[in-house]
Amino acid sequence: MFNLILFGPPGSGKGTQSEKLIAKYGLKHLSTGDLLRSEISCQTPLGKEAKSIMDKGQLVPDEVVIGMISSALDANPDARGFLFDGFPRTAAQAEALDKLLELKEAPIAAMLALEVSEDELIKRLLKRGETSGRSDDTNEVVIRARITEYHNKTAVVADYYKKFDKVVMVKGEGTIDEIFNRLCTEIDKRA
Ligand code: B4P
Repeated sequence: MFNLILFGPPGSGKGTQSEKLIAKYGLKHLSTGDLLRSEISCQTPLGKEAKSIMDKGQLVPDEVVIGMISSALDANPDARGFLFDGFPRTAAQAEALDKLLELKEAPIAAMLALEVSEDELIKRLLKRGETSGRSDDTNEVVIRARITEYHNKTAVVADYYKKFDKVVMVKGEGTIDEIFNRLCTEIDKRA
């Protein structure tokens, strides 16, 4: 099993690049953002709770997203590997993921970390907000709150994987195809 984490601040291209990477490498895409948005559109109790948190630009509680990922792993026993997108986002989530993967004897091969300037992140997210219908993309105050959450709680996740020498920094600016090629070069070294 070949497992990767695609990491980076909100708007860094995780969702965009994930689509291309799963097609090329045959991995199962696990995006906690997509899983949460699906709960919201089905108006489940979890979705209702998550929406109010996401609309403020904050992170949903660890136990909620860890539970979602654990169920998704169990639901895909035959996957060749997983591409984790937007997860883990806190140190507690990273530790929980390691434990879940230990049980499957399938560790993380690498964390690919997209680097993008803050001005570019805000520009991209406001542009997506014009068409996506995502309430967390339309308000610059909320976008800045998401970036602050990233610096306060999520950036440390890279330090966690650095201890195991698994972090690969990738320039996340340029065309979508240029960034995709950079990611593939790094993945092919490790596959
Ligand atoms: P996510 O759904 O993970 O989304 P994201 O961080 O907003 O963006 P992503 O990085 O995937 O977007 P992309 O750049 O592809 O999170 C949303 C919310 O869910 C969080 O704020 C949080 O509340 C909650 N949540 C999710 N996971 C959680 C967890 N594990 N724990 C707790 N809470 C969690 O796209 C951005 C835009 O940029 C797109 O319009 C795209 O077209 C554009 N773009 C991409 N690449 C580009 C390029 N090279 N050039 C120009 N534009 C580009």
